[in-house]
Amino acid sequence: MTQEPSVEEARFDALIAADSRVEPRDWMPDAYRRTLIRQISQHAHSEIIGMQPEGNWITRAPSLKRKAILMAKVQDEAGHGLYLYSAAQTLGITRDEMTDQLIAGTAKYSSIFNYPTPTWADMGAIGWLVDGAAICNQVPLCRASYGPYGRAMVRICKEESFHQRQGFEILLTLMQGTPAQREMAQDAVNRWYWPSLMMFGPPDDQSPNSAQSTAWKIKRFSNDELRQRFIGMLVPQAAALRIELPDPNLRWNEDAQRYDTSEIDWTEFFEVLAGRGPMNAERLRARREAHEDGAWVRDAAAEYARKQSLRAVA
Ligand code: FAQ
Repeated sequence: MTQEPSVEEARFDALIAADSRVEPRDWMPDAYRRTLIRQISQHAHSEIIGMQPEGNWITRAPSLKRKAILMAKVQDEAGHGLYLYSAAQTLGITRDEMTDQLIAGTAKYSSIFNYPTPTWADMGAIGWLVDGAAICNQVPLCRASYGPYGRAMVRICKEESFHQRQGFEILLTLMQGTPAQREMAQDAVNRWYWPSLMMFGPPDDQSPNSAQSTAWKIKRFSNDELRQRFIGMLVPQAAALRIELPDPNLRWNEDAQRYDTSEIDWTEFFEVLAGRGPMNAERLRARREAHEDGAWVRDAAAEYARKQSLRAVA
């Protein structure tokens, strides 16, 4: 026998059906809350860990202008992490809990940030491909049913779109340079292309969370749909750059109205998720070290806040 939904459940269902926003004060099913905490905290961790591959090049950027732009971009990623941690906190998890999960290595973050950045062209490839994939995935999240998440995504997407253009411009400059610079740009795209396709998550038939997240209007498109949309965006841009996308089987299929591609190496994806990617251990080591090094800042801030509250009482 199916149970009648409670008044609260019926109100929640009506909000979702009407495409309205669920706000922190509203009743929501525990599983909806848990799903949002999972996705938003993973997203926040991705932004924070995502500062490392590019942070690697701040001291070695080829000009003062490039250094200033890269520093601003990396600071934007920190800001995105903070908006997202704040959005997750409205669901009842604390910032300390999320940080502890990241430091302990029990939290997921995007697979893409476990790859190395050996050349300057990697800054171009990250901007063009990684931020490009992030935009494709995140523009629909601006309409996510949970208000604080959707609103955070609006500003994040504006900034990501600037990031994508700066990456494209780095690659364009290299592609108009010497043969060695063109080769460096092509090599970076060869290394980042497939991992950027993996950012959208496993294929739809292996995506355990998609059905429920779509029913709750957190997700608006499937992993494979967004991956296709991303490829469609890249093809004309790669032609403008005169850069090759490293897939000999990539072609438009008129009948199916989609791009045919080679098979993605999902074994590599699941290896990275299991902590065995090229840079997983290094990313966590650097994050832990930064956390420990920052302990005195947190202590000083807490002490300052304590003194201010005493002053307010007096
Ligand atoms: N990496 O059932 P699904 C950025 C996990 S931000 C690692 O399909 P879902 C900005 C997934 O969590 C990039 N894990 O899951 C930037 C789940 O595990 P769980 C981050 C992945 O949630 C640029 C399991 O696999 N963006 O780039 C990945 O429905 C440049 C099964 O998967 C976001 O987080 C992966 N790629 O769909 C920063 C966007 N894919 O939790 C610096 C928000 C899947 O059950 C520099 N998130 N998994 O143990 C989303 O849209 C979704 O969470 C998906 C996954 C689409 C990523």
